Amino acid sequence: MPVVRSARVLRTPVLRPEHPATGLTPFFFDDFSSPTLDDTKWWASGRPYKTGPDWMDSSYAGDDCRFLDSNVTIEDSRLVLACRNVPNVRAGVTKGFSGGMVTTAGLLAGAPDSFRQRFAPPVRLDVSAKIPSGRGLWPVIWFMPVRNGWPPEIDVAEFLCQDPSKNYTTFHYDDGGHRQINWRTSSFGDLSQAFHVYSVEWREESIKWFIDYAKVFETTSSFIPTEEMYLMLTCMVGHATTYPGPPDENTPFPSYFTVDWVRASTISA
Ligand SMILES: [Ca+2]
Repeated sequence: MPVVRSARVLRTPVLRPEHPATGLTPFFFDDFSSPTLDDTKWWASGRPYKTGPDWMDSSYAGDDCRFLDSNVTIEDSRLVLACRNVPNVRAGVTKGFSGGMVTTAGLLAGAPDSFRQRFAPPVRLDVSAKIPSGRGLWPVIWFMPVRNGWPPEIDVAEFLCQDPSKNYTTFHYDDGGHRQINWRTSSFGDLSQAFHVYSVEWREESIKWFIDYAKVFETTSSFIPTEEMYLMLTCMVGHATTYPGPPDENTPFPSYFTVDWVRASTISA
């Protein structure tokens, strides 16, 4: 979920089914069947985190958007992250929009072991989710480093919902500066109309991305991280200075990024 994108875009026309039915050992799963968010697995938004910036008011959320606890709910066994256009105030600063997030990162004020879950290769993540549609809406499924640095960053799935047919799959890494690999597609139709499974296989030698178990991108960069990372599920409202740009008068509010289940597995084969 970068602030700045390079012009480098890699495209692949091939969608190759690749559904590993074997060689996976699940170690993290949530189908959100509890009536409230399972705080043994996640921290909700509105908390300061041990790693990274204070996500609640991070510039990643846009200059006019902040994450609020009230935008994180469980409904019908699904995690619902809401984006709203209701002005809200924190520390005397009013913002016009709000979003929602959950993360497995540790608490800023908590113990060093307060991480709910850390991830490292070889790992596969599968997330069944339904994105919203509307200009400026910005749902992301992503990994960030436990050590509180950047890059690397693995964007499992990212959407600028003015065009809900495109899924952005991105790996950010440091190559003596900042480079990135970015791939995008418009070949999926309107992804906001249904739940889809967004996946990544993160191995030391490669990262592969999938939509509905079909591979959409792969990188074999020598800069693939082997360090521990944490997971974030976020839905934000963009701003003029952020990647999706601001919403417009046709953007529906509230809008929702809905997650049916999350599963992470160790890849043993
Ligand atoms: Ca569910």
